[in-house]
Amino acid sequence: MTTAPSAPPLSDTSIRPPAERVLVIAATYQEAENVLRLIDAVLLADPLLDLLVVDDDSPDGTGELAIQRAADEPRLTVMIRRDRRGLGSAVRDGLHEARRRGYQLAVSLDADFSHDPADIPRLLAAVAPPGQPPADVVIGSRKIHGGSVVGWPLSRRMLSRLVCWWTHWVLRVPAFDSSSGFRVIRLSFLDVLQGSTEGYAIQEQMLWQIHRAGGRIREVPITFTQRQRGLSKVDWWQMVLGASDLVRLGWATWFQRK
Ligand SMILES: Nc1nc2c(ncn2[C@@H]2O[C@H](COP(=O)(O)OP(=O)(O)O)[C@@H](O)[C@H]2O)c(=O)[nH]1
Ligand SMILES: [Mg+2]
Repeated sequence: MTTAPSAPPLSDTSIRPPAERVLVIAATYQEAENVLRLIDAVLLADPLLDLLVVDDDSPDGTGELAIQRAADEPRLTVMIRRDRRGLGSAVRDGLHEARRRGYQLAVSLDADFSHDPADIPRLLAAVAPPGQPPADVVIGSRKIHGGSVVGWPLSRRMLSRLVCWWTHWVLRVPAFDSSSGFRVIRLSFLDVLQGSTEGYAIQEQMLWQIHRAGGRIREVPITFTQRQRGLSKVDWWQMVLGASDLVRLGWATWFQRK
């Protein structure tokens, strides 16, 4: 007598549509203390994931470390860009590379372990959960029930709250954590990300563009943990540039036709 194979557990990552190929994209600048551990953690999170590291020729050798690791790891590729060109364009270049190589979904995450690579399967499972319409963006969200931030100073919390409030209520984007860089993006939406910023406001701007193009956004809770190693690259100048991008988007939301 043969027994029927048992059903996979619900938490199994095979909930994800099997046809969709996924590339994880980690932008790095001066992450030598984190990059090798990050590579291992991402590749361990799900055997079907591939990883692209987009490094802006970090002086601390982050890119070389990743390249050495890629020599015996076919799931890992490294893109080195000369001169520091910013997080926004690093993510965008990574997304274009993903589509060029035939992936359908990309996952972006920070390289400093603020985003836990072990959460990636949960984000992917929310792209097409049973009985619900598929999402085009899934945000790892700190600002919905079950999400949290560990280790941020009050100033950073206030700034994040202001940006998310602005994006929700002024830019009319239906998301609570629009600043989160931990997200799944359906690459068929890449063409609507025209003219996007080089700076940190890319996260909010991408959601704004995808939402206006009819994309569906979903959020799943994550715990964001302040980096333990290396330094944050956000400085005041980046914040000023980001703020001016968000004001410009506010103007376009209310005073320009779609
Ligand atoms: N390629 C590239 N990556 C960057 C740049 N600036 C920041 N990053 C990466 O973007 C991610 C988020 O940066 P981080 O400094 O941690 O910002 P914070 O988490 O907002 O404090 C990290 O993985 C950084 O290494 C940049 O200019 N180029
Ligand atoms: Mg960080």
